[in-house]
Amino acid sequence: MINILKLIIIFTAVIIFFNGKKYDDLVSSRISIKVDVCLEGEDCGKFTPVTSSSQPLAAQAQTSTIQKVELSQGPEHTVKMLNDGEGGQMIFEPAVLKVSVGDTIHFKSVDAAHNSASIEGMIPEGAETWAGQLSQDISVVLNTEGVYVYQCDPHLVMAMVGVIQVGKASNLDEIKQQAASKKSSFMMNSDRLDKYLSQL
Ligand SMILES: [Cu+2]
Repeated sequence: MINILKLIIIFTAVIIFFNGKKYDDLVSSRISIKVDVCLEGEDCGKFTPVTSSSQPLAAQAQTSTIQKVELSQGPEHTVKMLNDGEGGQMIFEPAVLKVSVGDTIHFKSVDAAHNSASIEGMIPEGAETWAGQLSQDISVVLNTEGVYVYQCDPHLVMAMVGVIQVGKASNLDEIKQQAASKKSSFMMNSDRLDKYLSQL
């Protein structure tokens, strides 16, 4: 009888120990990476599987932080081609632009081995395409209204893409449809294009 009691005590102690370890690991991983997911009112330090009730809160927090892009003033705008930018690695900066019909965009090869090329099927109907060489500055005049999506050819797998809205975003629905299949080319940063388009 006493032996059974001992066994139960040891068994319980082991369970408490391992649960505690799991708890510590979870807390530290949350603290180091996903601080923003821990919302006020939620139990942040306890191991709870993601439930349907906590998802709308997280989604809400995400949509509320999306900043809509404002119209850039002036007829000329510069987009830098960078290895490292505020928004991540291998990136156009600014990656999302809103300009007026007839404006000029200067793509600057700040870092080497990037280019800017319009993506087939992701520019307004009848708009002129462009394709810069690697490490080359290129300027384009955007005379057709709508949304343009362009890419850096060697870094497409890292989602090095950019979005320019010229005048009204009249073709945004088509662009979003195309984006769904374009995303299959991304091996990294797969949510970038969606994020950019949501800023329009
Ligand atoms: Cu690039």
